[in-house]
Amino acid sequence: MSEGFFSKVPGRIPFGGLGSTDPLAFKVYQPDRIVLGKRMEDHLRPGVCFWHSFAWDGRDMFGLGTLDRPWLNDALDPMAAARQKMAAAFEFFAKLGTPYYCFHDRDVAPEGASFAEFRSNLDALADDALGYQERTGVKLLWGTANLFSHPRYQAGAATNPDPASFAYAAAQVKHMMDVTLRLGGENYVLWGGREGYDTLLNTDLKREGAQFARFLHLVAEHKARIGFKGQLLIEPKPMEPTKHQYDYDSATVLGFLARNGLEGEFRLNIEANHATLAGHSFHHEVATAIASGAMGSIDANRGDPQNGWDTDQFPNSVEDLALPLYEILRAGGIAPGGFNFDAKLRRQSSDRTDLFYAHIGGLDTIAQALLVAADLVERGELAANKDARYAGWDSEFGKTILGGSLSLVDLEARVASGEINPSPVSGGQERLENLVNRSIWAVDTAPEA
Ligand code: XLS
Ligand code: NI
Ligand code: NI
Repeated sequence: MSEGFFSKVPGRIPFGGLGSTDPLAFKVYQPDRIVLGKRMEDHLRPGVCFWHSFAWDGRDMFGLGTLDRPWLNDALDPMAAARQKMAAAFEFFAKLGTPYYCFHDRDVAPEGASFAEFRSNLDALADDALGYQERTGVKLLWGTANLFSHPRYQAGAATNPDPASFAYAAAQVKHMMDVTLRLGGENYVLWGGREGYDTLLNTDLKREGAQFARFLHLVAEHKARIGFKGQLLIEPKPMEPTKHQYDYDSATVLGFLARNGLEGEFRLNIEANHATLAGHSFHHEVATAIASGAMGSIDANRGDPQNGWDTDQFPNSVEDLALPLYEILRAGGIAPGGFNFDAKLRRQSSDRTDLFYAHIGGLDTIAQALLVAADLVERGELAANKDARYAGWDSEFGKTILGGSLSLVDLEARVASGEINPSPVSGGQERLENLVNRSIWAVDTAPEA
């Protein structure tokens, strides 16, 4: 197992526990550990992404690639390079031991000279992927199409002023949905990277909204046509690469879906760094999706509080992840979604082994956050506090208001009679924050006997 691209990692990453000094061992993540009656791996359904981890060499707008990625070599034949990339990726997945992966069509397949050539490249690599999936047992969490890198999408894909770009995007998505189905993918993601605008001087918001809605209807129709049973997911992000992206945040996407008769067809793929970029917390975005019955899956990463862009760093804060996980546990879990690392290394983390450290740390952090979340669920104090806070709405009076049988006139009469007079109750925020911190500090990371 040590041969290949990651020969410095001798084999499957073991569980070492907190006492281990081996940087290539998990400290907390233990797939088989039972948490609230379910295996840790089944709670988290973690996955690795192709995009940043295998298809990016570390280049940024200031400089060349820094990452040691021999399969990203322009001197190689594009299909031979693509096959090396896939070999490296599956070697990595198998050594890390995560059950899922995900990719954009262009992450694995060379563009070629035409759409037909791209499609046949993708088909050939999907055949290879199927073979690797069978041999390693690694499964596809989601597939997606890259509708943002090529110049044909510079003014958007579905929201492009040119219908030819819309059609090209439709062709790409249609084919990638077919590939996702063939590979047993459990979800299909749409992230509208260029669906937005840079200036309103050249942008017709009404037309672009109508185009986008049409596109999403076509996607939902194709799902039904091919019998894809997975979830369709939209990934909100407020900006970058466009100045303003239409799928700004969870609430914006949910409103758009409802206005366009698409409710129930799509759920949300929430990314932590996109939440903070929108001025929200990750917790807020997850809770908003759950409140609308639209929680789909998670792209796990984090931003940097010192700058305002999508740095997509690997998660390393238990505090940031514990409450989103708490909401997910209370809502019955993340399946058929999962937690995948749409995260990238820092440009100076140039060794191939750094990719292991990043994923090990991310998995340990999410695992620890799961333990904290489970502790909060088991103690039940947060839930009991919330129930008590809203108990008035379960009373006869509250139910009558919500039931719709009282008008403003009725309510005025009851308030004016002196029968109703609110008495303010403390929100107890600090007391509740202390409960969360207590679980963060107290949770037992020791493995189950
Ligand atoms: C970019 C997005 C992208 C999506 C998939 O910011 O996070 O990685 O997850 O297209
Ligand atoms: Ni991102
Ligand atoms: Ni993402």
